Amino acid sequence: MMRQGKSGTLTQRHDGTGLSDEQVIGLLHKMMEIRRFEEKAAEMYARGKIHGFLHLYIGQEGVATGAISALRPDDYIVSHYREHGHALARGLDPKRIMAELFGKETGVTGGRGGSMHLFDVSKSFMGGYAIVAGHMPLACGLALAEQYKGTERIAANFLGDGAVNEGEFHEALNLASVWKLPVLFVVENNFYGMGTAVQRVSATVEVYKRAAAYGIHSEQVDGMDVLATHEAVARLAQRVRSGDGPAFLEAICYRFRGHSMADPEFYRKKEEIERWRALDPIEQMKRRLLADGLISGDDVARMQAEVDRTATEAAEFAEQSAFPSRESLMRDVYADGARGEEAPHA
Ligand SMILES: Cc1ncc(C[n+]2csc(CCOP(=O)(O)OP(=O)(O)O)c2C)c(N)n1
Ligand SMILES: [Mg+2]
Repeated sequence: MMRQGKSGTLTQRHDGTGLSDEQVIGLLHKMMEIRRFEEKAAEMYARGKIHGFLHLYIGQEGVATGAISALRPDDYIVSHYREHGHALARGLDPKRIMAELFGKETGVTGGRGGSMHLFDVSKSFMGGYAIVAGHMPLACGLALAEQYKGTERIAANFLGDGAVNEGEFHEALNLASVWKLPVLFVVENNFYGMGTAVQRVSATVEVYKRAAAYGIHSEQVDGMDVLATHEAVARLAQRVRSGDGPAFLEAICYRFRGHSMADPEFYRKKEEIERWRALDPIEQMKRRLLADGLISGDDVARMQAEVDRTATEAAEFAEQSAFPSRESLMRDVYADGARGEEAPHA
């Protein structure tokens, strides 16, 4: 089912991506930053600092890191609700992301969005959306606007395997193809939508084949391999940017934690999780860089200390920040009827 990543030494891979040593090491560092941030978020949730939904990206770091590093900084990102990793990979401030998870006014959306609705227009990071597949037409809309304006900007749309049987998935792919929109769809196939295995709900489990029905160029990549993902996205983004219409990438990956913090995980076996943990994108990359002599054990320790500090400082910043004031409650609410006592059905 899954295409195995091409075997080869790091040097071959590395050459293929056109990345410098420093950039390759940067990919490892970013994945470590995402992992540590997510672990800290889990800790803060357990301590009652974060409420509501919290979907961790642990295990899938190779996808966001590999893909987003292959885009231009102003390419739009439209992501699903498991988006902390995408936000960090795009360079949103970890402190402001954590503050958003805490619901604080210093958060990226002023504490109003929470975990599933991170947003930062200054970074072309257009969300964080909770409605499965509902964000796909939005990505197409952003791409259509750029097409009209004649820019080279593209939209990268991240989604889960759970999105592929939703109506919007098919509407978005169809229209993107008909209008040759500059949008790159990246499906993170982690084999589960909540507790439902993909083969129980999908007639075609190889998700990338779906795109062929709409005449869209599509590929599958090992999403546990950050360099392979980078290489695939760089190539497909270039194709999309050149006006060839949309492209589609299925990144095979796995989430090591439950769907959300409230998931008892009765639907999968421990052995299955262990098998995938052996493919941990961070550990794989560490091993390769160490074997290739690009980094030393000391470098790894230094990077770990840095990401520990980043996560700790983010949590401290979130903790010390204020909740939004009562007076600000109606800010950004546009409908007249929504004003407390003036509301017709209040
Ligand atoms: C339209 C819609 N239907 C149902 C839900 C409830 N729901 C939340 S997450 C989820 C599973 C999505 O799985 P997937 O897209 O594979 O993402 P993953 O959690 O694996 O990252 C569902 C069905 C929703 N948010 N939106
Ligand atoms: Mg999934």
